[in-house]
Amino acid sequence: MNAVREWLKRASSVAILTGAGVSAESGVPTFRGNNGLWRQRRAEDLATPDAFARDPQLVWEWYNWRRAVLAEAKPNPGHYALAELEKRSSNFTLITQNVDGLHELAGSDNVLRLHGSIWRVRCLECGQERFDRRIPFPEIPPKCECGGMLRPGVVWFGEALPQDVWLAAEKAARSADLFLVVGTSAVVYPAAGLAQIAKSSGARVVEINIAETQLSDQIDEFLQGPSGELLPQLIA
Ligand code: BV8
Ligand code: ZN
Repeated sequence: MNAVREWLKRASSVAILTGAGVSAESGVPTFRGNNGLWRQRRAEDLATPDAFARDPQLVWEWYNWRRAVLAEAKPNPGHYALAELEKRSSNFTLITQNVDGLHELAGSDNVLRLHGSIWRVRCLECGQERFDRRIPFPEIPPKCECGGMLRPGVVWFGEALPQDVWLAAEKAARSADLFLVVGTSAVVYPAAGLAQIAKSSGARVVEINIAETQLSDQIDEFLQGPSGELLPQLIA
């Protein structure tokens, strides 16, 4: 921990990749943890264009349920520590796979949302995309003013990440001299590949997780523990 604190103090550019683990202590179920299922279905089976085309009602029921859970969720000390770290750093980029909006709620300013936001919707007809925080929606699937069907403003499996966001994340990983990977099982690509990009560009890579992941043997330091405890300690 002390070595990482030193690296953090000396780093001229820091980039952070977060996953569902940073929201776990806010009471948000992770995707692949033991409570990662919903009606016995996995995220990989529901978060896809095919699942939505086949049964938009079911997919929207899942998102409605997640939005209702998230509406009660508050940022935890880990989210606040990252927001604080951003304020202290001259060159800092927060990249998240999470769609829950808790980093923004905790005060993080420029968050690169690789997988979109569960609070945004996009119309399949007119393409209009906007925030929509209604819980629950008056009807599901929700409809656009134009009458078209709305979809969640997230990136599904098999869909490309928003190009500009991905390029900014890649650039941040390349230029970071310290790269933190926090609360992700590192199984979803291309997001998980950012750690390798950072490492091959000369960054020190530090992982914070309650358990080892596929990245753990390729990185410089593994801090085992809940991010809600370790992140505040790191910046103390
Ligand atoms: C793409 C948004 C190409 C939706 C998500 C076959 C067919 C099609 C695609 C593929 C394929 N094989 C591989 C792929 C690529 C695929 C992929 O990686 N699949 C995986 C499953 C193998 N990727 C894609 O499809 C991506 N797109 O490749 O496009 C392309 C290119 C050009 C043109 C067209 C197409 C898109 C991926 C985005 C999918 N969307 N979410 C929604 O949320 O509803 S991914 C979903 O998983 C979430 O975003 C989540 O964040 C993400 C990753 O999961 P984690 O965040 O890591 O969460 P997880 O539960 O897994 O782990 C939690 C971790 O926290 C654990 O390690 C745990 O130990 C730890 N933890 C728990 N508590 C704590 C903690 N740590 C610290 N403290 C704690 N307290
Ligand atoms: Zn529309």
